[in-house]
Amino acid sequence: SARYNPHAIEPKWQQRWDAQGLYTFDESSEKPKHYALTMFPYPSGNLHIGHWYAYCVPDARARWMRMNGWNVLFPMGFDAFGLPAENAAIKRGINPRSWTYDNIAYMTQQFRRMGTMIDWSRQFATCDPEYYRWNQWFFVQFYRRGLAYKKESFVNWDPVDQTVLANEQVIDGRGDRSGALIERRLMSQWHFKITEYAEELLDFSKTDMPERVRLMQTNWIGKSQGAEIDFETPAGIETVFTTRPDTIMGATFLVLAPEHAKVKALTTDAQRAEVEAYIDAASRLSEIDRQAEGREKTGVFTGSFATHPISRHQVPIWIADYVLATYGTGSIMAVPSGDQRDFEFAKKYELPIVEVVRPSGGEPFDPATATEAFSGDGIIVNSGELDGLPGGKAHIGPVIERLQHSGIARAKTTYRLRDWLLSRQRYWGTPIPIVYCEQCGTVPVPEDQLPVLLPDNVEFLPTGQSPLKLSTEWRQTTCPQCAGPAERDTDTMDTFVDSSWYMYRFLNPDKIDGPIDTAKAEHFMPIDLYTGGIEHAILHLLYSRFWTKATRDLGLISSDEPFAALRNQGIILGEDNEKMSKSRGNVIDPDNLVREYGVDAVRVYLAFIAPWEVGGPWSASGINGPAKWLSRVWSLFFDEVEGPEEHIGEAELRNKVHATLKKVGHDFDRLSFNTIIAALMELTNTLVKAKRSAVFGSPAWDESLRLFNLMLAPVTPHLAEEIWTERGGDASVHLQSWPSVDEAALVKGTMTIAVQVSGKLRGQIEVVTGADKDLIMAAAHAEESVRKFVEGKEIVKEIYVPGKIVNIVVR
Ligand code: ANZ
Ligand code: ZN
Repeated sequence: SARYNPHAIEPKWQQRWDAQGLYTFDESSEKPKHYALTMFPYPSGNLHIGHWYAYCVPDARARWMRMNGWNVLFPMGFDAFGLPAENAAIKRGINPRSWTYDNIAYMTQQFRRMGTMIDWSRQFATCDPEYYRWNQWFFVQFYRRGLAYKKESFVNWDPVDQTVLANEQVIDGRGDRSGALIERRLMSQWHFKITEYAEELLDFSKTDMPERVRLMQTNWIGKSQGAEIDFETPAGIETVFTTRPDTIMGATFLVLAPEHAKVKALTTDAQRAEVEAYIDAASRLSEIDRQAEGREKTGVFTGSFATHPISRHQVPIWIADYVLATYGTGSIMAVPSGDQRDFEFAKKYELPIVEVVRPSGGEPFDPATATEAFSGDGIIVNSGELDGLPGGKAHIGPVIERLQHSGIARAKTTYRLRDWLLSRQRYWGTPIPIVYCEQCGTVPVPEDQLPVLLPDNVEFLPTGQSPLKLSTEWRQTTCPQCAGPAERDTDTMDTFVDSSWYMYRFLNPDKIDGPIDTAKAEHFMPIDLYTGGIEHAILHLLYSRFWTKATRDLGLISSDEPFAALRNQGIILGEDNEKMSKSRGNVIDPDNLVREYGVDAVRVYLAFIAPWEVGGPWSASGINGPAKWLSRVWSLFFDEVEGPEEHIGEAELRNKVHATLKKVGHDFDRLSFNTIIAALMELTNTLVKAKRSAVFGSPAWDESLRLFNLMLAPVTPHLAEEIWTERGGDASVHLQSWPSVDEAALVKGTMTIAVQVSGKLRGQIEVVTGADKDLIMAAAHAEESVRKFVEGKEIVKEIYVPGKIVNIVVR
């Protein structure tokens, strides 16, 4: 028969599946729901091999779930707002809108070639006005509930991209896209109050995420338990945040962040010039630089003193850039004997160092000879009433209680998490639905006037301002409240807004009277399996979790988490074991692979290449194995029997097939895809042997082929469909149920074989069910009652009737 030709099979089936609506999601189905989603792509222009890895392998899992009786929703869309479209517009004079939609059209074509079970009827792009309208709607709801607010704050300014970046977009002090050194600027910006949910976001009990993802989010939120302590200063009470109130008697000076509001008032005339120069220098450093470990401590004395709340001593007030304006209260009580930064600072500027926590049984801390602070556990010393209490980070409870009692400290929990800075001075994003009216102030655009459409004819000039600001016609509007003249907010929203709730929109992409259909969300959310790259471990996931909680509090949904489970795939590296990139010239083009090997072979190779959650290097020759395997599968089903005779019993065959079925199901469940392919390859070997043995054509043989065909369906959907149809299967293989394992077949029993010598019964042997002829002949010859009739004779021939009888013909 004809050879395996994926290029004939694959387009044919894709067209038929489309025509039949085979993967159209039936939302009214009675089956239990399973929502599988892979993070949607940015329409950069081309699908790369990483996209294939992210989408095809989970597709196999989704197909397997479907065969297991789940009503599987597996949708896809495009995360379509963002800088690259705008950069293309500036560089090449193309409209960001047409650039984006052209890319979407092209990438959708590529996507469809993967042969996934994605229901394309639910596709949307976040730059569709029908979608971003609801970003604006949410913004207005959040604004009304005080969850969206505007504040003057220091922002990370990217001088190359000419925009403000969120902290998360600053990597090692540089813009994550431009690589430019970030400057700090003061600007009025919109924020979402994610900090209101800080505590709830630390609770992962309803979302199953990999350990390291939970850890990254937990660190990002950065909860610290400690106390606030008030110091009197010439500029009024200054409150400091400390995690070590037990060290209060060792606080020998205060340090304020250079940006702290009291610095001006505290600075004496004599110190003013020095202080101002220091503030100026600090403004040019990022927070990350300022906190860098081992960095030489610098600072300036303000000239003022604070009163220690217990000793009533006058302690000097300094400013230093290792204290951040954005954390705690922006000021600290410095305890050089207990904090390494304070220690270095005190040594450098010759400030007093007082021991307050001594390691139990340890030597007293001598400030004159010490080379580092002691931050461990011990006993409190030199601290009057506190002496003898346990000291150390884990023992602050009783200390706080005492200090609280005497009105000196208050227990306080602080988070490192900052509110989500939303405003972007960019064009290609969702316009912020706010107008500014001289009479009424800040006015949200009423819901029935949404969307505030992005205008098409704008100038793209890298001026540092949003192109919308230059578009006078768009900017000037009337106030929705008093109908007087008003101005629109000309910033657009961070694109992380778009991806924070898109998973809900797939349930009702065409809904025009609201963002989310509550009844559908109640039924289909949360997502049962969310998959994507580890690079989104913090931002995207934290923002989506926040959005779900905020939407719940709006009363639209009731679930607390968007993802019941999250799993991350690894990365496919270049053959050189390095990240694939154009500059390295190690990029693998999936289109070329498909042209050469077909879709199914690429799918199999990607599943096989490495443990999916780990990833690994690409290998040009590696795909040959999977490609050859598929040809072998083809000839197993369609070629004539040929080759040497083999011996596989029915029981042995059934044992192998059902053991494989059990393993494959187990591995699909735990997302171990490479071992699934390995098991199927191994099963192929057994089936090839079985085809040449007496079991061929038996009921066990038919059953084996059928089960194998069904097991192939999730991983090689096209080949499996072709086989199914050729074997006369009804409907589509993708409408079949995943077969159940016959546990009885897994038990390896024994069988009794009668042994004749020249036709006369001489004995019997017990062998393992399905044992092959070699083993059985050896056992027959070893049998005492047989041996004496064979010894010294010439063996003419040996006959084995499988599972029944052996006849050794002698002369
Ligand atoms: C006194 C003290 C004594 C401190 C000691 C530490 C050790 P985490 O755990 O990260 O929350 N701190 C407070 N606000 C700060 C700011 N805005 N910039 C820089 N440092 C700041 O750290 C809390 C500790 O970091 C606080 O406790 C404070 O120093 C410092 F033996 O207060 B500690
Ligand atoms: Zn007005």
